[in-house]
Amino acid sequence: MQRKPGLTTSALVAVCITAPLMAVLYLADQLAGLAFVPYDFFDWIGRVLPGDIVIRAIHTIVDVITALNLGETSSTAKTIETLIALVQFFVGGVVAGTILFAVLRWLDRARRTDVLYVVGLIGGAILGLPMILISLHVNTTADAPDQVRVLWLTAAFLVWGGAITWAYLRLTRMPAAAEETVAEPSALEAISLNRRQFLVRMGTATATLTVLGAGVAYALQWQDSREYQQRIERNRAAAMPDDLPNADATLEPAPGTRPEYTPLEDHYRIDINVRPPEIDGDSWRLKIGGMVDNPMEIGIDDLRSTYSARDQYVTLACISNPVAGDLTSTTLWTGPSLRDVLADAGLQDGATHLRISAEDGFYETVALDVVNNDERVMLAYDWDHIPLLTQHGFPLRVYIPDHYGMKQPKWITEIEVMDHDEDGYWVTRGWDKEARMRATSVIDVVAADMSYEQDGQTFVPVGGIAHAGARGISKVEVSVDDGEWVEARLRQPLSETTWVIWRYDWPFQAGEHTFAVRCYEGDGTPQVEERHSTMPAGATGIHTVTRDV
Ligand SMILES: Nc1nc2c(c(=O)[nH]1)N[C@H]1C(S)=C(S)[C@@H](COP(=O)(O)O)O[C@H]1N2
Ligand SMILES: [Mo]
Repeated sequence: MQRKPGLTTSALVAVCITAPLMAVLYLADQLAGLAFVPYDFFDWIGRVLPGDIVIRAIHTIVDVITALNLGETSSTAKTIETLIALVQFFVGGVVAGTILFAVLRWLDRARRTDVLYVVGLIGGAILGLPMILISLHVNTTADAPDQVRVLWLTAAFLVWGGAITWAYLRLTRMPAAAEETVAEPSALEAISLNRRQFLVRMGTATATLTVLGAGVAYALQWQDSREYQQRIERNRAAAMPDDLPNADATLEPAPGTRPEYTPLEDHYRIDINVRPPEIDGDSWRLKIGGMVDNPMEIGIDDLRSTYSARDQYVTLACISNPVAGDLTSTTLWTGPSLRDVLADAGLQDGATHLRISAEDGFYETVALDVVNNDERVMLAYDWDHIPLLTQHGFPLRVYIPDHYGMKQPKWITEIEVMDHDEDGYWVTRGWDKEARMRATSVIDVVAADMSYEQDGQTFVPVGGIAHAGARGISKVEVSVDDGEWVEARLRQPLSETTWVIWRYDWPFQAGEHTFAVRCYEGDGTPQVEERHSTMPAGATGIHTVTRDV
């Protein structure tokens, strides 16, 4: 009788071989742009899973971040997604390795020792092939040529299968002498001791490889992002921001109100990628085709020099933003009106819609009527007067006023002119087709520590924002402890498409109080007061804050 390694040992071996595989893949990605498959696999899962499951998962992540106060929602969500991607691939690799181990043992028992290595390599191929196909399909960050990536990934997964086979053979063929005298219990012990020694040695070696590989890769990535940050700062210094258009606004925000103009690095980021697509600005071309007389392919420099640009201050919001959530930000968008560019392509009779597609497979449609009747519908290449950051859509994105972010692709590559409407990426997954921004108002601060006296009365500044897409805000009202609604003062906004800062100086009364806010759109339409979650058409409801002052 030969004692074969059990489940624990098999799983341990799979752990020891899968961890360094991941570290080496990560390192190769950082060193040579060879694609990191665990992220690709995660992105792919997110694209193929049924929409309601994905939406529920995103909803849960946002809820958990909010409930546990884990910080800024969108960056924390990306961190969580990254961790899930890593764990998912690791667990998958360990399960696959354990299964491979079982197959090897079964073949061994059937005395097919001649095929063990072949089967091990096949096991590696079975795990690797789908990963390679998925990576080729969804990866948008690798810069190595496809053939090189395929070769590299094939080799890596074959080595994974080979290494598991090698470990299997080492474990089962250990001290040959002991196996011959297997009847003696002490000999059995010798085997397991040697096995243990082997496992410890293998564990140490693979752990070292994992930590070294991942550590070096992490350092490279850190250096990359630091250089990127420095480049942004240099760019920004050169751009010299103009005076804000509401520089003469008279109302000062209540101290503690969020910045009216979001610092670029604080702008929320939401998209379907663990890592944002990296597009080479020099070779990138925007294609305009479909029902046009002159199909176009235009590079970013030509786009900049051919068309006159407009500046638009924009508050963007994600349809997943809960009432008073942080998935909304304001910055300055620059680029040509989309209708000016389309005019050069020559729209054919019967054209009604555009399908705008992006590097990551994201897409949306917009009606030509909207584009032609609103010069603010634009192709944007700058934010904050510097080229779009990678995560915000470099080199080009589209702006469609009054709609949530899901209608506005980043990293756009193609515009197809069509004679019919189509549902966009998130619409096919269950979000509202129109995705028109809801009117919403938020209390940012009850500035009890900034109270002041006037005519013998103490006042506490209360303030925040109100926003209704491109429809403007005509009035904001505050109610304390369910009392009557009192009108707040409004600050002149940066533009008609940004949020409006409001302020209410509350006559102070000690104790615990509940503050509520509501707003009215430009034409007087009141915001929806009824509470509704973000799904499917954006959150509604009154924001309240309770403070002991
Ligand atoms: N190509 C692409 N564009 C996209 C998305 C995406 O996943 N891929 N997400 C959309 C969503 S849901 C939002 S809310 C906005 C967010 O833009 P931001 O990350 O620059 O703030 O981008 C939109 N454009
Ligand atoms: Mo979004």
